[in-house]
Amino acid sequence: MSPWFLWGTVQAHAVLVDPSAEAGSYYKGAVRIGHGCEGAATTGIRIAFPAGFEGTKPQPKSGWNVSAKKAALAQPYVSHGKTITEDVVELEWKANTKEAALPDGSFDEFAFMTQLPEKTGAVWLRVLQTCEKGQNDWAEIPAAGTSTKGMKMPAALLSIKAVGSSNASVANANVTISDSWVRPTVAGQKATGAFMKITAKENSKLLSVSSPVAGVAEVHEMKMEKDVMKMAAIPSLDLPAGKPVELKPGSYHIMLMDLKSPLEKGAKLPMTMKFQDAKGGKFQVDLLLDANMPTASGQASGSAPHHHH
Ligand SMILES: [Cu+2]
Repeated sequence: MSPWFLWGTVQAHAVLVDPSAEAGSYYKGAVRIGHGCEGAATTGIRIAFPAGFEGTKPQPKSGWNVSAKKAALAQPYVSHGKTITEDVVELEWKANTKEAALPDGSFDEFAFMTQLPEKTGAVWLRVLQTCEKGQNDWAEIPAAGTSTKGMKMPAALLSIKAVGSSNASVANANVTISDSWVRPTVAGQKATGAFMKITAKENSKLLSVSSPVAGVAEVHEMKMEKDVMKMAAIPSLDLPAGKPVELKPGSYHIMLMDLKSPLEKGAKLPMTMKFQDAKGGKFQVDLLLDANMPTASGQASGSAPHHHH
């Protein structure tokens, strides 16, 4: 991504240069610091890592002293045959001299290497920026979702995605999936619907869907039967070549039942979709759906929550 693209919106905050990565992967991260503390030069950066980040290592910076703080793990893990009972929870860079400090008018990046948790979703890294005078404590986290709009000092966001996925749309050689979303649930709600647009290159079929969050996941259709809207699972969904098939409220949808946890607004739902192409070849697509109403108007409104069974 071009840095200038981010410039206007986020350069003022402490952000990760690469704010999304795959679950369980080795990740080279860097926190970008775009200014000092009300004009004062930056002399220290401390990054806190939540549980699940394994073997975090700092990248040294010339003129700066770097240290790592370890803590005992609530849940030890095995790495290269060794049981690890404590791990790095904080990295700190400190300018050795006044000359090494980062002037307010410049920016720099503080880099580290880590292995990411297997759990997908949003993770927030708290960044404490110390200056010759004053501090910026980048620690604010939204109550729901990942928007930091209006926040003065948001923590740095890292979106951990299912392997091979991307939020908004997914494309492979055979299908493109776009505009995906899943309806957020309230406490106690056990079922919800997921929606998207699927365009296949060749005549294909959607055979099945699954999600680790749902005990049962089915492709459903809705139709009128004696003035009553009914829905039922279908064995497969035809995807004609080049023609977008829309899964939307009141029409085809993916039904997720027996939910293992509530899907709060802003949560990410991992899903695996299995397809068959015109020649009978099978392929699958993994994606992450946002638990959020779509921003396009009209789509989510006219649909009453439907009852099941
Ligand atoms: Cu349904």
